[in-house]
Amino acid sequence: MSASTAPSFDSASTILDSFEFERTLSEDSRTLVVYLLGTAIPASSSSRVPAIVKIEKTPYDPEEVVALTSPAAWEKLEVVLSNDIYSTLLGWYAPAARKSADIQISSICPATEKHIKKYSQQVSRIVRESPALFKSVVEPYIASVPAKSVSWVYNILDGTSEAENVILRDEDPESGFVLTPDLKWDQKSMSALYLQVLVQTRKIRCLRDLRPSHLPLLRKIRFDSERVAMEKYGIDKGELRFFIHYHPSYYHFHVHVVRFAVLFSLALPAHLPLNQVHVSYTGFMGITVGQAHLLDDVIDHLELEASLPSPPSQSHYAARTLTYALGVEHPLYDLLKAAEEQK
Ligand code: G7M
Repeated sequence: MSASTAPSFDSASTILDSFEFERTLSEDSRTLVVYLLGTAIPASSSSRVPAIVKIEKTPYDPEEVVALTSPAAWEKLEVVLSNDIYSTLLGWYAPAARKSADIQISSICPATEKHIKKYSQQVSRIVRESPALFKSVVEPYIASVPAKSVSWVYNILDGTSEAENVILRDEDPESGFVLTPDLKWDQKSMSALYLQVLVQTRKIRCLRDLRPSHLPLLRKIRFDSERVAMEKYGIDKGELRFFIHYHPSYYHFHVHVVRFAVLFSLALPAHLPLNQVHVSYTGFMGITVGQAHLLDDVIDHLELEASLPSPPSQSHYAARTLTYALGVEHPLYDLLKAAEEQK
């Protein structure tokens, strides 16, 4: 698409310029993320509309962690406690002590009621979704989701948005996909590497639709993405975790690719033993049991099914009861609850 016809989208800085805070939707003190609700004036409009701003602290770059232990890194230190061999301080960085950005800011504007609910603090409940419940409740729900919710996916697939970031583009309509950095990744912190695979075909809505006929697509995603990520980011085989969310937040099949665990080995001075600096980014939201299905396991299930002497009456992912936790503000929650109560 030529530059003159390409749509332009508001950057988070345009939104911040006019942002008026209303309330905090949620805050996670472990992942250091806060979601704020307010209003802002997008460039294309003259009136205020709902906007969500997400602010999160960035991870440390392996090259900067050593410098951050030097006294020059701190403008101020305050003792929280000291007891025997244990001590905790609060520290304020000296200006320019960190090479990396301090925070990452993302925005959604205009934010819909669905976005506001999604990012609001809420409890979750375990749902056991049988094939019958999928047919009677979930499938109609998926059909009712406005097509607009996946515009951003089509923008990436047709090169209208994020084209400069795309890492791998395979145009095959059945077995092709685009590998691109996830919105959540700052594209700098290698320890927090997070990629998305968006498939070209529009026929697969989610995990439930996967069949043995999709094996060529799934294997290609698994192996080509790993190869390209290894070449581009210099990571080793086995460092990437490929997984699929059920439920996803949008129904165009996609696969998450995150770095599994990182040893800060490359940039470290020899005097620091490796076991002191081992970090593992394994505990963030969205990688939880129930919601995340490992792509390797999905491929294995479908390969087993394909190896049966005759095809089963229902394919594995159509026949299974899937168990997951669902936030009570999720639009599906009330629908599933009502269906259960009618039984
Ligand atoms: O939970 P689910 O499987 O639906 O995850 C969707 C993923 O898509 C999340 O990891 C989001 O961060 C990512 N994502 C969402 N949007 C709106 C965008 C976007 O506009 N660009 C990119 N690159 N990733 C996105």
